[in-house]
Amino acid sequence: MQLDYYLCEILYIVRMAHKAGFVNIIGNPNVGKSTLMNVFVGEKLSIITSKSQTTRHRILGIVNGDDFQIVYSDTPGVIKPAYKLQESMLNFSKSALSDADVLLYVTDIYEKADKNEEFLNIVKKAEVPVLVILNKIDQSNEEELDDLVEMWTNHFPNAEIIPTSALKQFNTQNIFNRILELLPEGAPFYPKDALTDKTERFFVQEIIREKILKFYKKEIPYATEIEVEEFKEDDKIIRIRSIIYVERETQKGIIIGHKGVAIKKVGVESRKDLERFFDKQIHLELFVKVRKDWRSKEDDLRKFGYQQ
Ligand SMILES: Nc1nc2c(ncn2[C@@H]2O[C@H](COP(=O)(O)OP(=O)(O)OP(=O)(O)O)[C@@H](O)[C@H]2O)c(=O)[nH]1
Ligand SMILES: [Mg+2]
Repeated sequence: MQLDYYLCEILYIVRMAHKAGFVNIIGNPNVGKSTLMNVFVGEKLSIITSKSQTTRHRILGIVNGDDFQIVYSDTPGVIKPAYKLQESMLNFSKSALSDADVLLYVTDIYEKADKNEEFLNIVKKAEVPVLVILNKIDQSNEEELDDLVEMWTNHFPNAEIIPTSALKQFNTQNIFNRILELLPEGAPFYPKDALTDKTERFFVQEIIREKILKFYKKEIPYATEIEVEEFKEDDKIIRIRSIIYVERETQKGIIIGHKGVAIKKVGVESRKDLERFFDKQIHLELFVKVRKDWRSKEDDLRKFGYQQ
């Protein structure tokens, strides 16, 4: 009787041991970091496009279970900064190296291991477990994959190499299981109903910026920033007024387009996504303004939330 009682107590304690930690997703641009985080979180928290440098901030995605809390960080793809905005983006990525419990280094089947050796060498020195996520294997074949796994195993012997397709959700459950195994025990860092550290306004900005990345070419998406000036929520409707900032007058003309056709498309498509995201009717007003060379000005970058 007494023994049964103690066994129950021990089982209870073991079962209730809570795990919590930071799983930081890093890698070069366009390899599928945001796609992977969205799969883990089960929500479209991070925007995804076929263009590189889609993600500009470090975005937390929190996954809660009865006895665990995983705090994922999606980060900007690592590039050599050409202007101040990119310096700030790189700082977000570097910050993810210092506070991780597990690192997911995402690469894809197209990328060679020496693409960005400088950054990879820093990752190799990490004192936490690193999973190399070899993504986009839906576009590969068995033979090619064997070679790639061998290349990565030679290049990064301390890491576990996990061939994955974030898009087709192949092996993503196995990554999740492995993360849970590696996660340290500890109390949750955020309330157990938290999903992210970002505000509703941030997601409005990202949804609009995604449309700019999709609909405009060349330098335009990179010279654009979004600000939400007003976000008013009633029972039935959310009224949003937002500014699209560009760096030059010519870019303003391109954003608006002939007879306003281009910006109308941005508005219509953004509204559809916003209604899906907030599950509410949306009224969206968009204005375009020029803020000369904002990407290179510290004051502007701070205003847009880029300085750490
Ligand atoms: N075929 C295939 N495409 C993928 C996969 N994962 C992501 N993609 C595509 O790759 C492109 C880039 O995906 P993102 O998730 O935005 O990549 P990222 O690493 O976050 O990019 P940055 O934020 O720019 O650094 C998009 O077109 C995705 O649809 C995959 O498993 N297979
Ligand atoms: Mg991204």
